[in-house]
Amino acid sequence: MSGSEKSGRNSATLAEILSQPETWRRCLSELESSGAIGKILEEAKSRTEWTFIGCGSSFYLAEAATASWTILTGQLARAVPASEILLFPGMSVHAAENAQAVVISRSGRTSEAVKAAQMLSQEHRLPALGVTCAADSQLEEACDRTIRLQAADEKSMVMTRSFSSMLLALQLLAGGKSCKTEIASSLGRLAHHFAGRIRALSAQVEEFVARHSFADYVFLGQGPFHALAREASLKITEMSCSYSQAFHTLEFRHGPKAIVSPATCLTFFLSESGLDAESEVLAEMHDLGGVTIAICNRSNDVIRRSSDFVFELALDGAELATLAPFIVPAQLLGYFTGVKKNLNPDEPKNLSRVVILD
Ligand code: F1P
Repeated sequence: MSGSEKSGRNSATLAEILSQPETWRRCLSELESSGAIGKILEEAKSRTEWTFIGCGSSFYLAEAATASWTILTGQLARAVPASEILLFPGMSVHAAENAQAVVISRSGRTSEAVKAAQMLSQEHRLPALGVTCAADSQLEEACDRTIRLQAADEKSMVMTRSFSSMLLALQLLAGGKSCKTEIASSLGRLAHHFAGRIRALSAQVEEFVARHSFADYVFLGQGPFHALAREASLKITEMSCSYSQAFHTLEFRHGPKAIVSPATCLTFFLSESGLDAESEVLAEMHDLGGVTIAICNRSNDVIRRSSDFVFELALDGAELATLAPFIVPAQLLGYFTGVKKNLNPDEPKNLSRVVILD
């Protein structure tokens, strides 16, 4: 591998991670000009129970969308892996009059996701909305209507800008459903706010990874940030073949903290709603010798004192708008850890870009 390949300078995955602010701007403007959100909300006016479905990163995206949906609309929503729809329909399919299914798949070709969409619309007569980054996909054929974000599609095997961009689209939809405008305006300002900072952040994460080696990675988040912890855990596993776990922050005290040592990297996705309680766990794990990363919107003395790395977004606006940018430092952590371990994050071990089953 050449020097620039070794340091991953011409990697598609790194380029796509760094392209996120511009990709968000393009996706939001395409959604606005197409009027897709308005049309979907018009059709789905009477539907008040939403089920978000996906596989892998698209399932963790479904979890983040579900949390955003419930917080913004106050309506019941659930996240279900597509495999559960297929294998345990009695437990996971909710075919009520007011029910709506949302099937998320970057490729639009993942067998479980396509089969779930077909089953929900054909056998259970459920309206299915597809969310994808691919053109003319099997998922789009199986769904009544589809949000297609082609600007967010990527060469990378692992999902990075597709994850964050499809999340923005679903948060915009939830904002429209709840008639709450703050989320839309906050999302609109995000790209500009973050564009000037992402390269400096990338250099800081690369430098952090160069200074540390870990045996265990732990990602912690409460509320909507727990879905980010799950996705971040997957990112470091996919791109660096490292052992990683995700927990609700305060749950980490109830046993899992037994693993904490100087060889443990603990990343905290700190919410504004639970900042004090979550920062107490941060301080505790730092005192136990763990190496800590704090990802937050507004930092404070406790956070700075108890963290080996702090990413402070400082975005004015809706807390939910911080979800998409918060995943970026974790994507970079996974990427640079993979490069440091002489792996190629563009070609993760054992993985295929799409899981096709017979
Ligand atoms: C889902 C997915 C990805 C994972 C890998 C395999 O794909 O599980 O999350 O990183 O690429 O496929 P999709 O259904 O969203 O295309």
